[in-house]
Amino acid sequence: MNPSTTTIGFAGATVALFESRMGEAMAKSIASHGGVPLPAPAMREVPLAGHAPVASFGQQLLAGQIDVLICLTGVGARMLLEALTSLFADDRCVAALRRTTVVARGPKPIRVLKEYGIPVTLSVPEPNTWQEILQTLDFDERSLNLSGRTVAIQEHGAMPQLLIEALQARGARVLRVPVYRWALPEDTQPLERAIRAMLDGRAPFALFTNAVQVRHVMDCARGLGLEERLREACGRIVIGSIGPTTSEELYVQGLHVDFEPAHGKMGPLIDELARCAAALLEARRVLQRVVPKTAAVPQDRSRRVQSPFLKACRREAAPVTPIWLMRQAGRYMQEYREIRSRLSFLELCKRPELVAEVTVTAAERLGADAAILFSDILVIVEPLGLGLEYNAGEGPVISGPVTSGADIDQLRELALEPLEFVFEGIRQTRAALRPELPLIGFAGAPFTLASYILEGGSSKLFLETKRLMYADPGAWHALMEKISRGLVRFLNGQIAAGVDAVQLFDSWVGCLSPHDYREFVLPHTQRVLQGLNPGVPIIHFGTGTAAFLRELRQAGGDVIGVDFRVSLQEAWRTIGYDRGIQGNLDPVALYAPVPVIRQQVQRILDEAAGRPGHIFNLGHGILPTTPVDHVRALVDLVHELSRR
Ligand code: 1CP
Repeated sequence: MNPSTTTIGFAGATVALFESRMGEAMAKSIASHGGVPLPAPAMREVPLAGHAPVASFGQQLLAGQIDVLICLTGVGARMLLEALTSLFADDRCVAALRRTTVVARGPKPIRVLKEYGIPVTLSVPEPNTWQEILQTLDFDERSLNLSGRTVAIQEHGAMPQLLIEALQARGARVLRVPVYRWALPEDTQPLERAIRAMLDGRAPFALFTNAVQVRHVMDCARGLGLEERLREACGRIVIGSIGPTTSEELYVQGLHVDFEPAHGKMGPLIDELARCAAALLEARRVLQRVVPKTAAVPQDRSRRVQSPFLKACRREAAPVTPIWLMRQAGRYMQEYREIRSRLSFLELCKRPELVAEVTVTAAERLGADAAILFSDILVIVEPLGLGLEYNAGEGPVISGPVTSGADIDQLRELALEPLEFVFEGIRQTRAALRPELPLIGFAGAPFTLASYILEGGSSKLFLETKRLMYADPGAWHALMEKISRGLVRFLNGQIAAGVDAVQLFDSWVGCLSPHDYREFVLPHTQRVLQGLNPGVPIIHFGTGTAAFLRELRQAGGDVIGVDFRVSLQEAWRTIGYDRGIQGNLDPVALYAPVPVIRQQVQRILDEAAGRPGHIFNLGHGILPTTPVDHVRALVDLVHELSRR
């Protein structure tokens, strides 16, 4: 064994492992990376007694009543085909399937279907979640119209409830064909041992390779009366997840995710995690120290996963197009002005109980589909070692000054301790918000923050920013790297504290050419977004970005936020329909009479064409003198005109 892998990798730490079928191979791989595997198989397959659902599926198939079959797993597809051939005594069903539209969720079911000579009409790309299934169905050029058609799903134990709902929303009749289900293993002792090792800190790493394992571990802990203690202990544990479906379940169960491999395979999960294991463990320790233990109200996350906002973030059909507004808490609102008359803006940001009040009041008064934490992108400036003031009329004033490479070296690494007020604000806001309402956390993007630091405040020309960028690229990249490292910690802290989504504001990046964006900004923003704990949707927003929307997408984000200078239709086509889009009413349109606002809303909804994944917003923040009634009317109009 290479000695360096033992010291870098897991460095002798115990890794709880819940995989069953491939458990042994994974344990070996963990050991080869210097870890001590603690295998705790969390499930076993139990074929469903009798084959009633398969028989019924077979009869409907032979009667020509099945339009589409979706195969979710290789093992399940094989069981289904074996059951069909034995129940119907010949290969009539296989012949019928050769004439049916068959969708396979990845290479394993494809292999099985090939063996039976069944052509796969559509194959679903990685990471093979149910979102990709929908995407494949929605945007296949043959444009399968699901309305009124019967779609059978070969189920794989964990109910793909979200997929079923989304298919029904498209007018399909869904026929569930379960072939096996998962049960707890007969011997649950290894599982109990692993749970106890996680509780008392002996296992600082845990790996989940499917969603059912997550449920079973929590079920087992519940049986032992240890569910809440396990949730709390998990705050100290680095959790690795095989992919988005497993991560979603971890979040729903009130746990977090520190790591997902680029490709949802077991080998890369261990190899890639081993490479950054020490750094992830350290990050978890810092979060644990700074983000209060009670930070999240985790059990409640399940109440929000089906909210229109989070559905749109996942590009799922929602009953209405969700809407929230940038700067929805602010001066245009009477309640805000009253609170602000008593204390300065920065004082307000640092008072968690008032942060919660302002955040909740704004979202509730507007009837918005998400709340955004009341704070500011510039709160990270003081912890970097610079001065910050907000002067009436002039906006923010940052004192440093930062002009040279030497000044940049002097800037501190962003620590989380001085930002505890943000995390505490999240905790108190979460506790005060309706459990169904998602909370958005945010930060400025590296470019926009660098511009404030270099200009000392707002700017029109970004002269100092561009001067450094062109004249001293080394110093520029050093500044961007320092900011980016801090942003990863800051946003992961917000995620740990309980936000449901994060938005990165690159408000002023539109002052750059596409070339300069690629060279001076993209790699940094990309590193920030890649460093965020998976599972929580990311909205990446910029203004003036029409000329480099592809690059913005490349930098990352599940949803791309666009301003009003580009048509939503064209923006979405450029960005690609495998991302959500947010936008894009001109904030000044809110000064117009309500009938005009109505026309503008209708136009934007028409441009989105009812595609799942549109989040309505302004193209930039609400202006301070906007009539509050018009903002409320806007929210109602979006709901009324988009109701499906
Ligand atoms: O009461 C006051 O006088 C302060 C006004 C104010 C408010 C209400 C500032 C000062 N910031 C905020 C809140 C704020 N800022 C939020 C709260 C959540 C919400 O949206 O309701 C958010 C998300 C921000 C983000 C922010 N701050 C951005 C990005 C969004 C954008 O508008 O592009 C930027 C650029 C800032 C910097 C900032 N903060 C405040 C001012 C006056 C400025 C400068 C803006 C400029 O340079 O033009």
